[in-house]
Amino acid sequence: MATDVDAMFARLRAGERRALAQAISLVERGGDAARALLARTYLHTGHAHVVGVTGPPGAGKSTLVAALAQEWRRQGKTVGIIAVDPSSPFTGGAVLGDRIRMQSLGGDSGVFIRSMASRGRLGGLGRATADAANLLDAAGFDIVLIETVGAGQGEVDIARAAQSTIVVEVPGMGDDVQSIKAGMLEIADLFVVNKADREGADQVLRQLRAMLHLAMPEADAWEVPVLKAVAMQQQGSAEIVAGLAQHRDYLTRSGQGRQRARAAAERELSAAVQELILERVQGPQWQHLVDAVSARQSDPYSAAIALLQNLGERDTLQV
Ligand SMILES: Nc1nc2c(ncn2[C@@H]2O[C@H](COP(=O)(O)OP(=O)(O)O)[C@@H](O)[C@H]2O)c(=O)[nH]1
Ligand SMILES: [Mg+2]
Repeated sequence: MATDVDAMFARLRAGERRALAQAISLVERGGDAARALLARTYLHTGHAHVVGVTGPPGAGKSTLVAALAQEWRRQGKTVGIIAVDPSSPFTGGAVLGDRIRMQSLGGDSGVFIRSMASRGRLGGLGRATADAANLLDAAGFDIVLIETVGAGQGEVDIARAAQSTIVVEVPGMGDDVQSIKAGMLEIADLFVVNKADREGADQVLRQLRAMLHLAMPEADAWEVPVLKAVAMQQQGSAEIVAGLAQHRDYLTRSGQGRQRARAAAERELSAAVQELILERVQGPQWQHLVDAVSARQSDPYSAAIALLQNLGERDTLQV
């Protein structure tokens, strides 16, 4: 296994796309080989600007991702894209892929697109996405874009893995932006009002700015830009790309970047501990204890202690 992983790592670092695709499939499945590969790649990460794009379904996130990718390509930057679509894994990715091919990025070796879906890996889609982002980073992409549907906690977690998060809103979804979840306001480093070719865009823009003003950040905090776009016509992409570059500068200058990286590292470490422990305790006794807890013959804490007491030195751990 070690030699397989070494070979895959070498091909990944050499920018081989097939290796990258295989590596992402591997981390989607999880397990020992995936961990060995991630352990090899992790020290080569931290160079890419990881950008999350989230918002309601149909807001034009995929279209925007394609438009932004084109803008970055014009600037000579390479872009790795992960489209997370828990509901329809393949269509989601295909739609994005088609859109990008349509805009003639398909044959461009500076762009890599991959859709991801939940395959029951421990830690779920969030873990697999963060790992895939690390692989793209280690493969040398300047920008890593993660598209997620802003629907639940899982998606918010995915956004947290990014350095900069774009929240996409559109006019005409309900009569105003009151429907924006408080969580979205919290995670947005940049708001984009897409479909600005439609009526009501300016109203959404004003409402968002008012909401952000009410949140009243401290003096030296990042002022969240609210930008308009017509992603379908490539309008607004240059300003969004510029806004993201400014946000990255701000993260470095203010020390916020280091704080976020530390918080991310703590989440990754904590997830790794959970994953390793869970994998080791989910043997035959696990089902038995789940039944016992469910029948109120035991409680979760006593059952957990019983499981953990079985974890001993006989479990040699290694990546
Ligand atoms: N009018 C208009 N439609 C757009 C714009 N951007 C995307 N769309 C359309 O909105 C629909 C959903 O786009 P998509 O990118 O798949 O949205 P996603 O679900 O957020 O990824 C598609 O039919 C797009 O062509 C825009 O700027 N203006
Ligand atoms: Mg999409």
